[in-house]
Amino acid sequence: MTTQERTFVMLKPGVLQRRIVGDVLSRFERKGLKIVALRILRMDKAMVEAHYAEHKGRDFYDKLVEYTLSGPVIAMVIEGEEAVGVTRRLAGPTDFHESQPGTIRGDFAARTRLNIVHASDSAASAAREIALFFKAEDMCEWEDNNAQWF
Ligand code: 3AN
Repeated sequence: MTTQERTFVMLKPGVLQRRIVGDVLSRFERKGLKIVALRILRMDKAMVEAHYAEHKGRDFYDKLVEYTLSGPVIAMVIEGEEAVGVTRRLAGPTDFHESQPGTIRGDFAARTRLNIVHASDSAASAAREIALFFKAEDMCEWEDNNAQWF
């Protein structure tokens, strides 16, 4: 059985700064996933701490918070069959040296701390993270009825 899911994806500050937003977004689009909400924003410290609460106390935490505050991020909600797992596999493993070519991190990340993209690790995390960045009315439902090439 397949499940339509929504997941949360965030492109970290280096993505805008490196002018690779289009390259990274296209990985999700090429896979046939749907973007149903998208915004550019500067997160404040409270928001970053809420988003990364599970990592508080880890040795990389302070640097992770500092990096996430270093410029605007692109936040989005992505929808599709098994979207949580599919999006994680498109992103690739957390460690930059383990991410295979063809994954987003495999192709664009040269540091684990600066690993380009955040993607929710479960449906429960997705719900929590979506609620941190978006309101229900920010979601834009749409159909594939003008996509004759599908
Ligand atoms: P993922 O983003 O793959 O779900 P998490 O949730 O374990 O991985 O880590 C959150 C973020 O913390 C990562 N995206 C990365 O920026 C940073 N991070 C995780 N592990 C390390 C590490 N060992 N060294 C430096 N930064 C790390």
